[in-house]
Amino acid sequence: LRKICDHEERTFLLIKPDAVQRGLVGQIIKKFEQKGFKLIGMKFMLASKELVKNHYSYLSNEPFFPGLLKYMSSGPVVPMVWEGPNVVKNARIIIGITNPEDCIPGTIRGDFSIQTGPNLIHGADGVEEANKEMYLWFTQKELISWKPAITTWVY
Ligand code: RTP
Repeated sequence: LRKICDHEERTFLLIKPDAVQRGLVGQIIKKFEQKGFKLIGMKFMLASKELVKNHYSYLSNEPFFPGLLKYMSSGPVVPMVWEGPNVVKNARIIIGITNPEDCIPGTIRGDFSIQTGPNLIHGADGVEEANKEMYLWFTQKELISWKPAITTWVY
């Protein structure tokens, strides 16, 4: 059994507009809850093109960038911060790789998507990126550190 640490790893996840449109928000959140990760921050919002531009700045020279901005600002999204051991890497595994055609069943993209563009959810690529991204989408006050009330043997 592992002890609960005060400073557990955190990741930034973003449920994209296609997942909201398709009514998959609950199913996606469930994956991270049932795994045992802890929800630290979440909101429902429209992302401006400016915010999406900042978030995906490393892709600004890609031919699909204008389409990506349009898609990501086309409807509400659900930014979230989750906490737990190796949550950055684990969340990427739960999400599945970028191209859904090569995604194994059981992953979010493997089960629910067939295209590279609208692929339901973003997950930060590393601890540093996660930290940068969470403060692009959230203020410090919007992230809640909390401890389980009774059990100490589940995270
Ligand atoms: P994400 O950042 O959203 O978790 O996705 P990722 O790491 O798996 O993939 P990345 O290469 O960072 O691409 C970011 C998002 O851009 C869109 N995309 N479209 N049309 C295309 O060829 C193409 N390639 C990427 C996807 O929405 C992808 O998730």
